[in-house]
Amino acid sequence: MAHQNSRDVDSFMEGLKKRNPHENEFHQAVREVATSVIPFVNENVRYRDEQIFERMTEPDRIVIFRVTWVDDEGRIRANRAWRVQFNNAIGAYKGGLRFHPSVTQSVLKFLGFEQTFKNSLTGLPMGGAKGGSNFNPRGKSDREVMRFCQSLMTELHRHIGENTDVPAGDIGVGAREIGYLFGQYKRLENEFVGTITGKGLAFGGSAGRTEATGHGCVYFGNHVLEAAGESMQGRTVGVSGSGNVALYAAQKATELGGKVITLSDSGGFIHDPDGIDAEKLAFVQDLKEVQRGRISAYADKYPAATFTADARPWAVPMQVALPCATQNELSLGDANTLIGNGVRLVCEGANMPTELDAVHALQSSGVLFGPAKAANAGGVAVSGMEQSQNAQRVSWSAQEVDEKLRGVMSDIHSQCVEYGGAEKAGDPVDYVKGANLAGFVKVADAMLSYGAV
Ligand code: NDP
Ligand code: 2IT
Repeated sequence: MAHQNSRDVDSFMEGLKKRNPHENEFHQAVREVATSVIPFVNENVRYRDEQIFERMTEPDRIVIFRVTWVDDEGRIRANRAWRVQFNNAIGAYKGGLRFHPSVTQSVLKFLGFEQTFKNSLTGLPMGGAKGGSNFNPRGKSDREVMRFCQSLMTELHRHIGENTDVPAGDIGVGAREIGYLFGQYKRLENEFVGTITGKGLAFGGSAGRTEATGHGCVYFGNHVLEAAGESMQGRTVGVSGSGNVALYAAQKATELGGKVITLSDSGGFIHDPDGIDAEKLAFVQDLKEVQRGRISAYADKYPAATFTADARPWAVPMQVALPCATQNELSLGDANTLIGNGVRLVCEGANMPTELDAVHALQSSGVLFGPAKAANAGGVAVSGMEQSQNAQRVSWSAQEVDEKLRGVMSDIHSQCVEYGGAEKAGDPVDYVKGANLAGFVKVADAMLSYGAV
């Protein structure tokens, strides 16, 4: 049976690659899910007979468009943008927008595919989508970013809506960009509705949305540790990235008694053996969000810290690793180094930061592993709460949102245990399988109900 399953995965992937050539990130994300879902579908043949997984790996639609804008020198510039509306079986499309030069259709398809499962895990009625552009906000003035956002929304607005598709932020799309995007949306539609989440608190944003992904990731990681009889207390924690997810993951890990010793950006990483406490985090937040500077400046400010250029933090000995920057930032070699240094937990704040062979190496060495679609679902969960508050025209307090977020992360942990739990006593929980199957079943059951659509 195991052989048949692995042959079925290989032949499924062969077909997928033929239909989607050169989309390596998309292939990688689908293979990870197929490895869990195909054996399950072979045992639950109603899904197989109705071609559910085949349909779930084909986006509902992709909109591709040109974004033309004028830079500060008065020159005309053009970028490409996409919205991948992947699956709306269980709710309106929902997912972030990414602005980064590495954005391609393959990257956005992997993210939209993952988002479908992640949103299902939250228990909220949200379908999966992702969008973005190869526009690079780095080095652009506020005015240039504004003109780009306005031009992008001038096209995007006709494809989205509070009951159709609700974008939010992701890499390169933070508070500033969301303000420009929502401002233009509102102007074009002449309507004030919650079609974008991650909005500022002054205009319909939810308390706790900024913090939600990072905090949720650490809540989830702490559940994984506790289920194994351990905790975050007293652990050394390595974080990669220094953006929205990384900074709030670092904040919550510190609050739960961990000692955060690394942060990074695309220029390299800093290592602070004294720990990056709340005051130092406030410095980094100002550095990255207000000054729009580089993480190397941390080592100038705090002489006990070192900066290593063009490297990731995984060679620093750490007990908990939280990759929170981008996809494929933790390789097999990095995993083996972490294992050699005694890491106990790797919990993904970013989407697909760990390469597939690295995930296998960690799991087979007994390292606890929290996969992205479960671990970073707190962000989109609070986005869903923002939609509810907007629809009801109410605002919940930060405390209320945090309680709900804790509830969602605890529930996702339980679903992972239910679907990825030990087959025999003593086996560890397989959180990858658990998250994939729990996310799959709800979407698949909805699709079964709809018939051939
Ligand atoms: P930000 O733009 O706020 O921060 C991104 C961070 O990652 C920066 O430190 C950036 O460094 C670094 N980074 C980005 N690309 C690369 C790269 N190619 N190589 C090395 N470092 C890189 O993004 P977020 O914190 O919002 O997102 C981080 C991750 O979390 C992404 O994978 C995103 O999809 C995921 N995520 C985000 C959610 C959210 O609510 N924002 C929700 C769930 C997941 P630099 O400044 O040098 O580019
Ligand atoms: O990857 C993600 O889950 C996000 N970037 C957040 C999406 C959202 O709609 O809040």
